[in-house]
Amino acid sequence: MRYSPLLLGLAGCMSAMDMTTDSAADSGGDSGADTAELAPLEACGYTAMPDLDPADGAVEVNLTASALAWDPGTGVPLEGGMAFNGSVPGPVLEATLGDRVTVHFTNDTAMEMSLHWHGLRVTPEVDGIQQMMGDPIEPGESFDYTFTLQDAGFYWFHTHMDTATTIEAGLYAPIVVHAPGEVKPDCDLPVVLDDVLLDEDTLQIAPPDTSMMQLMGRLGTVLMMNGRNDRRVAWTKGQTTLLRLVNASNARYWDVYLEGHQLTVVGTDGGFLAEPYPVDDLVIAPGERYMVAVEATGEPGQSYRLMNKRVQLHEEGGDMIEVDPLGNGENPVATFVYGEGEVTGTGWTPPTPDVPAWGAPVANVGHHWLLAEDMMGGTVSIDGASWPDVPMVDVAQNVDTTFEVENSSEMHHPFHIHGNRFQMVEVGGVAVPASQGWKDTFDVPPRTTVKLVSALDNPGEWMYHCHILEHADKGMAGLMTVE
Ligand SMILES: [Cu+2]
Repeated sequence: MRYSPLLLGLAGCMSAMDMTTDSAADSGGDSGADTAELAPLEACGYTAMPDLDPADGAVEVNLTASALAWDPGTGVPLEGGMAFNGSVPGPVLEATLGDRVTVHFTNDTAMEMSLHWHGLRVTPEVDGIQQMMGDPIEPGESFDYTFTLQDAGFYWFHTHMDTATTIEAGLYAPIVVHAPGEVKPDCDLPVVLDDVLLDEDTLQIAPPDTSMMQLMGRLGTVLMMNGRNDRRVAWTKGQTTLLRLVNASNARYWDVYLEGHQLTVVGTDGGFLAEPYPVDDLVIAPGERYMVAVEATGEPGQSYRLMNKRVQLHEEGGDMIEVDPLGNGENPVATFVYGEGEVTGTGWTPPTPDVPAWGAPVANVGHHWLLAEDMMGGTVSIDGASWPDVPMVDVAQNVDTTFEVENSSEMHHPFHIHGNRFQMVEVGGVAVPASQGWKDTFDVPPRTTVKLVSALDNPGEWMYHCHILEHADKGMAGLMTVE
């Protein structure tokens, strides 16, 4: 397989054509795309799945996974593509804290499936880990997922079998859970970040992964916001936008910034933060979420690009694969286009959550996970084994507990724990400076130990795994019993 630096160059050119800011000059776009048409200008916002239950406190939706040849923005529909309800990402599952949610799911694909409600504290029966427990939803079958929402904020759902294939194909969607009485920003925009690896010649999804790719993680050549590499979103000066960012990539760590704009992190995996903080750019590991407030301080008539910077997957100097499809370290992903005029925005500020802050490890250590990678043997492991041989972890419910995740390898691993939520208190021996709120997915840097604290309140058997999907599929996963 060959990788095409020009492929993504197309996105750069298309954005550059629309670009009137100073940075257009160094956008890296080359000639030859003058004939490319700009994507249509989209309103800022999202489409939610229709709620079939008119009652307050209940949300009922129909959801179907099926094959769909969708266009990532190259102009060539992906024959191996799949979609929820005919779109990539799938439409937003929108509800309110405390709602009883029923998802009537139909598997209209040719593959066995299960769905995982990433970050939501559901019950084990609907957590979607059939690849461990068996009894998947067969092609043509339906299954009703029912759960009550205990968490406001931003989550996502995705398939949880053959994830490296089915998520790459497009089976993911955002979940927005409002708090009762929550004040809405001028614009609320889920931003699903994903990359897809295309064959250079056919522009189709590249063939199944080689063993090397499984070890390194599958990095795409087309970087997309909400399923396309060329989206243009309409903005108005003065408004406040809440960007709800999730990294749905198989393996890529994103580092995003918005030209000419300040980002303020107002929430993470498990909801809003007590103390928002400004950032110039934001690294997002696979599976992680961040909620970011942006004031539209740009100039009417101007355009500003959402950019992604290069992030090494391996420790300093140790990159074994090229992570950057453009080769210049700066990849445009989408464009925010200001109309004329200006509005007096709501001056939105995020709701203030009640997030307990442990701040430091507690004496009771529940488990010390060891992540390892054997390049020569071609294996990834947790606690010395690969699933299904990883030993069960047993943890007491409702007891303040420290968890340690040690990464002995030279590569980053994004660690995801199902069914419960955690606070990061230490990374590599250094205290996490500000509360990151509740986390369920977090980066474990190379040769580093991350410490977390929680009093796990959701009993059951819960999966934990690396969210580099190739690693998860290769057995970098285990089960934890909370009781
Ligand atoms: Cu991993």
